[in-house]
Amino acid sequence: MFNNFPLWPERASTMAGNVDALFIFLLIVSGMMTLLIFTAVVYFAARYRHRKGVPAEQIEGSIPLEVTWSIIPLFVFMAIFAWGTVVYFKSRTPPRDSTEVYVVAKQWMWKLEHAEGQREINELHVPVGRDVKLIMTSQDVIHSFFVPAFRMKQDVVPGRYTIAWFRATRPGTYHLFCSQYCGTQHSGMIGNVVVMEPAQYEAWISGSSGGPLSETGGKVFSELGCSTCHRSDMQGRGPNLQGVFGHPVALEDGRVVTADEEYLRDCILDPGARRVKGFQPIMPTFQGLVSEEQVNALVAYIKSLSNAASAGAKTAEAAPQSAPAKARSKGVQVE
Ligand code: HEC
Ligand SMILES: [Cu+2]
Repeated sequence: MFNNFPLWPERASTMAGNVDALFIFLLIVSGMMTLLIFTAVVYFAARYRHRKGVPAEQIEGSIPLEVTWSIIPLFVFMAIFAWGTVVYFKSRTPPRDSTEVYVVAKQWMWKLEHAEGQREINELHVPVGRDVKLIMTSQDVIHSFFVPAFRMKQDVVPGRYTIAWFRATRPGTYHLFCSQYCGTQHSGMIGNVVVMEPAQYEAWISGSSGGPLSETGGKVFSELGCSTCHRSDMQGRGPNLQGVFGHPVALEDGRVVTADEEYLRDCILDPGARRVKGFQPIMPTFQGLVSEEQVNALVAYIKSLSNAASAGAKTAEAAPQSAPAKARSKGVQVE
């Protein structure tokens, strides 16, 4: 009977158990409180009801009682807070070396682009047991990427990237929904996440035709003339982009920011907002000149420059300054 009436959607990701445990705990606490209050209301109503000839008695407050019912809930709420925080940060922090998929939402479909170059619509193929990071944006209004079986939901917002991740634990096909009302066909903005065995997935992904997304990005990079200013030989008017991803960047206004996907995206679409220290503000904005897909490709390309560099250095993190980082700071001093 319980199989035909599931209280929870299937659990098919590493986060599912964490989220459910917390949710069940909240249900139990709420249930216990409801029971306690209802029982007390009924009992007291009967016990202290008005009776003829018995005068009402005034009851004064009780300090120990009030302290008890303040302190106990305090600990319960702090426990919920701490627990929730742990689950939240876990679900918000994509592990390193995740497989990457770029998501572009539009009315009313999901466009998915694997770093390996595969493109899909309303269907996402992923391997079981591997971390998958989603780098998402919208072409029009706010959508939300929701996979109940993974207990994963993240708004997809125009004009910026939002990041989500999951690790599927069971092969199968799972529902993908848009969970933000986004117009008349909103309810039709659905799809499937297909979780495959690794070997099956390898076969599927190697059937890719277009070549890796970073390669596409490399082409866009020279077509749009980015390569005339951003050169790896330090002779360009813009900074060398090798090794920029994942590293701190000193800005003209004194801030130091980490170059993540969002940063790269902003540099392309709104360079005026963050000028890199030591360079002339000559980079034009590419807002309106590039599609979301092209921005994704460019970002994937600039990231690949860093991956290649750090893969060569291997200990890029342990070393105080990796080779590309040194090269970059030299470039800055030239100015
Ligand atoms: C006219 C020369 C020029 C062109 C063309 C140009 N840029 Fe730039 N870019 C710059 C300069 C100068 C800076 C540093 C000052 C700034 O941040 O505006 C920069 C900064 C950047 C940064 C931040 C780099 C860092 O070290 O943090 C990125 C990323 C970037 N550009 C990407 C691109 C991409 C992608 C294109 C092509 C779509 C492009 N640029 C086209 C000149 C250019
Ligand atoms: Cu939508």
